[in-house]
Amino acid sequence: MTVALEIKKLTKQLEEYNYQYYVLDDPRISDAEYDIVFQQLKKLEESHPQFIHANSPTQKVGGQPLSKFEQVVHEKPMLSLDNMFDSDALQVFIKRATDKSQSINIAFCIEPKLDGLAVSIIYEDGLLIQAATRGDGRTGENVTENVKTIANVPLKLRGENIPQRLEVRGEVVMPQIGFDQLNARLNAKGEKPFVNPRNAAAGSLRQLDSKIAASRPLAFYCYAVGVFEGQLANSQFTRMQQLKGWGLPVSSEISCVEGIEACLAYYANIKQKRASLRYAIDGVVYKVDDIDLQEKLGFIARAPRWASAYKFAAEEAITTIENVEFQVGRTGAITPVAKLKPVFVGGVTVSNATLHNRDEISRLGILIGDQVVVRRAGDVIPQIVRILIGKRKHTQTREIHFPIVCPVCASTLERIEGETTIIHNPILTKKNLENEV
Ligand code: 5U1
Repeated sequence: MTVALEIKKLTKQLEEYNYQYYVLDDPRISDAEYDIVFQQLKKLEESHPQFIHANSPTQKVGGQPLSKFEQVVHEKPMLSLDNMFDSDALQVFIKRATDKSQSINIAFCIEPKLDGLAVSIIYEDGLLIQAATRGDGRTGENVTENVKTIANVPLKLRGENIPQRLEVRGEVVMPQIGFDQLNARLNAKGEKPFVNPRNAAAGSLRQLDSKIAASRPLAFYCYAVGVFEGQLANSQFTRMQQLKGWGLPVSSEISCVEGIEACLAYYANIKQKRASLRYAIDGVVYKVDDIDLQEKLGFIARAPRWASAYKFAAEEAITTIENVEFQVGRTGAITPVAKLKPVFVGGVTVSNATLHNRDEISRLGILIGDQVVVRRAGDVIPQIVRILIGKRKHTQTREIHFPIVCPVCASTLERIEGETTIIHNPILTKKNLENEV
């Protein structure tokens, strides 16, 4: 077999493995087996660079840094969604759509609302040619080089009857495991960790150096088609299945149902599964399935009448502050952390909550032993909302004392003007921390 043919064969093989892994969620070989084929292709490409194709599975590593992002005007505006917060609002949404149709019962395409960053990706003749952020809905930033490095974004579509031009829209997210690992890496390097997976996804996508973006564990899930030239199904759900068939990632939780009961049952089910999903979600999105009916319903302001998001309420629980500890970051900043009596909230057991800084403790007026309301919203770090002052027992509470010296290296602490965190002598600390490791 010629080298060119061998490269073609290995590329096809890897594309198929990627499809099984990222789109079907059904890997049929081990990571080690995948790596053997990947290394084979890489070696051949290195020795015969004239055969390296821009869409090769080895080319997801990023390129030269940009000096700035170019602006991209979306051919069709990227809309936002109206929010619903209770089942009555969902009922109104369903009734309005049903009244506009000729049928008694209409179908809704439903999926989780991912907590990430909206992105548009354009394919021409099956090849990824442009990716842009939503921006203000009309104009976004050209983040093509970064999006190309996202592992589950195909550089080339597969299969039959692909529209000559196809814009897919969806959300870029950072799955929870990747987020935890990234923050551990940043902490170890003395860099500031991200507050939540959404910020981490946004920060990674807005890197001018696509090699940095490539090192970030991002994932993309399609939820809509934008502009296209060619044939597509007339159903939102079937369209999403078509995208999947062409190798594009779609949430495995997508469903198509009729009637308020089924719509509510889906919501209850996803809410219960929320904590076990790979990525953060903050609700459920309902879309009228029939594309003709979507067009009939149209838009109001900048949101469609045919789609709406039913958001999860932030979950709250009551617990007791058992202690406050002081964590020393690698940069030397000291953060007070409330140690809580473990409590189940938002699908997980919470035993820590950040108190951010000294000002936050004063604002909340907290004492150790107080009963507090803890909230876990879309963000992963639980927050203390307020204390239950009426429940305070003076015999069981005590004041929180900020340390005078660093709890790790005992160097004196310094309160930096205008800042709310305390930074200790960084030279001393760095030296001591290095000695510790
Ligand atoms: N899952 C999902 N998220 N999301 C966000 N679907 C969805 N649809 C959206 C948005 C902004 O907009 C439609 C109008 C396409």
